[in-house]
Amino acid sequence: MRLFLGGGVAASTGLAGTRARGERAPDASDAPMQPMPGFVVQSGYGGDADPPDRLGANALDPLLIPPPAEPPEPGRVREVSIWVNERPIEVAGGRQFAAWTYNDTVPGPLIRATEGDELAIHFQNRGMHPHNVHFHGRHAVSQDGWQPIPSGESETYRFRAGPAGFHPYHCHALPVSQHIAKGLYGALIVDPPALRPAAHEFSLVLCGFDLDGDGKNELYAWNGIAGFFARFPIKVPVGELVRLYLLNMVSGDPVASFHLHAETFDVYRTGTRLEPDEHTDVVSLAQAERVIIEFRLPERGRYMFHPHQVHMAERGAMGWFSAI
Ligand SMILES: [Cu+2]
Repeated sequence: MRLFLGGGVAASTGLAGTRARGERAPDASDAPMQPMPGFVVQSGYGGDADPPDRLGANALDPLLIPPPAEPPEPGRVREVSIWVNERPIEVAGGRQFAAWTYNDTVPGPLIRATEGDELAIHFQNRGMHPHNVHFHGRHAVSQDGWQPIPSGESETYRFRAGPAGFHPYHCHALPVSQHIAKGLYGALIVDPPALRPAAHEFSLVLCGFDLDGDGKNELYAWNGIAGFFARFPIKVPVGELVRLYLLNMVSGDPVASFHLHAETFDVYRTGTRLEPDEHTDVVSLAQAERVIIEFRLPERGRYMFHPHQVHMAERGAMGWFSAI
């Protein structure tokens, strides 16, 4: 039986070894961005959506860079530990969010499996409220995860990973609206048995943070830290295939989107089919909707990305790809 804890653990390379985890060595494009003509602050947008200064360029790699894809292996069991803590997190410099977390981060750990693997999800509720973990995708109804697990108790959910695609998981304890808005969600990549072509792969989960409890989000963030990818562009080689796993888990806004500047991309909705559904430069996602997108950046330079609900971009969800 192998131990598999999802992103942030043993993974050392991107898919098929095309991109080493440590490859993103600091260089000029990792330095905080300097003001440019027409730009007021380093993010180019809002004034309070910069990441905490203590975070370096690789701080979000466990949530950004998926563990390596692995070919199918009969009988493989992936053991995943997921616990809930109720703890504040710093989602922007000096901005605390009274979060409920899976494995101490929002979003929770990035998990990867190959279609047909058995997933054994060992859940522990270390919080004060009832919680649980419910996966999207296919599984027996007995493993659906909606039943509340009381404070201090544990449960193991078992199911075969599938279908191939990109699937959210989230707490389903009542009121679900609160449990998701507090940060209890994450993502599961399920690879098709033949795996996808080698690419530089990244996972981006869009989060919204209602800091003051007024029912409206004050900050937005890809992978939990506002302004992170504005300060630290995601570096990709010119001309090589890039694959993004995109998930919207924002509460309180009816829809979000992902828009890439200066290039277009293939969209695989939910990632469940191997042929693209469309080719565009903006894709809209209601809560829990997700896509896999693929593109190549043709020349050196910075390519902006953000939700086209631009208030989200202005409050922390703007970022850059740096093609080098
Ligand atoms: Cu919960």
